[in-house]
Amino acid sequence: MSLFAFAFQTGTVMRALAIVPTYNERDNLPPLIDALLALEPPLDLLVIDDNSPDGTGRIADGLAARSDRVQVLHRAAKEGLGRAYIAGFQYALERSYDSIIHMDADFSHRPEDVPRLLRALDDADVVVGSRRISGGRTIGWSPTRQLVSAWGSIYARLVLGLRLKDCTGGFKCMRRRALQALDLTKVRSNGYAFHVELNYAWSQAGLRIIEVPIVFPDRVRGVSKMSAAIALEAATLLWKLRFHGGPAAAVAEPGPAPSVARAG
Ligand SMILES: Nc1nc2c(ncn2[C@@H]2O[C@H](COP(=O)(O)OP(=O)(O)OP(=O)(O)O)[C@@H](O)[C@H]2O)c(=O)[nH]1
Ligand SMILES: [Mg+2]
Repeated sequence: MSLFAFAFQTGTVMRALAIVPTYNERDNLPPLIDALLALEPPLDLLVIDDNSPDGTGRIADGLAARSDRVQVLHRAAKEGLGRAYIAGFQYALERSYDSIIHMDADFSHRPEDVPRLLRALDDADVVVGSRRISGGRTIGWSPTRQLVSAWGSIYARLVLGLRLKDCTGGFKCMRRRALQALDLTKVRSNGYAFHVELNYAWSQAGLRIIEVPIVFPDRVRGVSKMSAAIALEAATLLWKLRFHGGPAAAVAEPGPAPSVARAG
């Protein structure tokens, strides 16, 4: 029986929170929030805006005024994706959310895939939306970007021994327990490497990670925040993790042996 079906039958309310970091996403945010609010089972939404110059934060406030399921966390300045997510994780842990989704605001992470990822949490602590298993793919990427991204995952697997096929993807669902297994004060990275760092910590903590296939279209509106600094951070961070360890905290209760599985 699924977590949500169990909750329905027992009368327990399962609470899911989708965390969406934004920086200059004014054209993407309103349709994204509408699409997420329409999903079943219903989700709460947390937008984390780093004082976007294009006014995304104000737009988010307007959306929050229309629905009490939407909250906005305003941060004073652009500090990177990783810091934004950590603020979101703290928010989720301070409240009684059972499942946490993290996803980009630019529709590369398709809202309609969220229920499928959440369902896969029945068999896992963490569900990774994967572009690198059967059924997963990207749309609209240049050959160079394909190559860089593929190499990023291979490099992470080689250096850290990760068994995931897609180590750098940021479309994930996790149980509350997966956040509790992290020492958030020890997370070092901020860009793409953030996703690798968390995957490494979860595998060190012995949590069960599942990959499910996703289709990942390139962003249509707005501008990428990818930079050479973010790529360099990823390249150097892996070695720091390898030699100094990742941000895994003691797991609250014994989990199964580290494992990666796939689900379709
Ligand atoms: N709050 C916050 N959000 C950020 C920051 N940097 C990026 N984001 C958001 O994080 C998500 C991912 O950023 P993208 O620019 O799409 O990065 P990307 O997916 O690597 O690049 P593209 O595929 O080219 O779009 C988007 O929702 C951004 O708006 C930041 O410093 N602070
Ligand atoms: Mg993107």
